[in-house]
Amino acid sequence: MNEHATIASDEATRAKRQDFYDRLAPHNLAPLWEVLKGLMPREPTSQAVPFQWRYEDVRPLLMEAGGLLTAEEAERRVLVLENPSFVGESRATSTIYAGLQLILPGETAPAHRHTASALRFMLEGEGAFTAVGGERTTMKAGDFVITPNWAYHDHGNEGGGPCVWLDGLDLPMVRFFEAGFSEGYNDKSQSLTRPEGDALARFGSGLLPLDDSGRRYGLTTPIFNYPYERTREALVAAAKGEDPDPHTATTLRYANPVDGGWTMPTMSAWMTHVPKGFTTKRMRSTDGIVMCVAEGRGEITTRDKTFSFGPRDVMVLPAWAWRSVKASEDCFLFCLSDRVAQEKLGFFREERA
Ligand code: 1HN
Repeated sequence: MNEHATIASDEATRAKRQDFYDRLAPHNLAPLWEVLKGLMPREPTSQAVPFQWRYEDVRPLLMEAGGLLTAEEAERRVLVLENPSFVGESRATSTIYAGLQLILPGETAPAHRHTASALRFMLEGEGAFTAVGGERTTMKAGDFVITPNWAYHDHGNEGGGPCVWLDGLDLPMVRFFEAGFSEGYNDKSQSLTRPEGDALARFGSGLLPLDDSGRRYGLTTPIFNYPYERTREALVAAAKGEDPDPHTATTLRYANPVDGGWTMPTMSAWMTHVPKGFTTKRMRSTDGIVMCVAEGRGEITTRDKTFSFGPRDVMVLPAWAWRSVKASEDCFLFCLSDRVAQEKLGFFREERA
């Protein structure tokens, strides 16, 4: 066979196959062999891109939203942190929703509940509270606050200034499974049945109630506020006892005291302390991460980007992209990801350089 014949026969084959594909289409059938490589990649390439929202850029816009509508009108007055790859999809990473929520003095964000689990990382202001399970907790800067799935929750601000926090929800996961429900409460705020601090006293003091399984919220931790004061103190003390790990510096994960697992069924959260002058070695993992700076300044490098960060900035570190943090001051970095879900499903992997 000469060269032309080969090409001709290749073209003929291609045309014959295409004709076959065209006849498959009306039956809603498709040839796997044309898409197999994409379905079975050698390794993940996240569609999410690295991104940073500087707090100093976002804050004025958030305050402007505060003048445009009330928290009650909005139900939740939030600026959604949209990954540039997912405009209009309310996704920060492929699986995590993130937003910055503003509540002004005297306002109420009315009670509702939904299938999605939510977490808050408090950024600014004093006097904001959230209520869950008939108990209120006052949220201070750096506090990690949890709203279990299907638990009624409402927020308020009894302080004198604006309060802002980062919201993280597993909404894209719930949407993927098409399992989302929600409903309102019969009142603006839920009725309170326990004094503030009750959950933390019962479950967050290295003690557990003799006669309470702690499974009030199913798979979610019964503690709904992990105060920054305690987290920070633990990290500082832990850093005194051991040199920082080359890759993770000093990292402690937020844990469910009932079983020692992560705090929520779908989202993992942890805090990393990187001491001034330290640079972490490169690592990567299959979970896309939303990172929020509690304290400190430095640089984070991931994929093709280096972001210099300061307090309250939020960054997205895409899945399976190498990452490294350089601390120019003592840093305390809050992180959340879908790691717990991936671990349970058997997907999670990490690699350390
Ligand atoms: C929600 O319930 C809150 O309770 C915040 O503060 C953001 C985004 C989508 C759906 C529900 C909150 C939300 C949300």
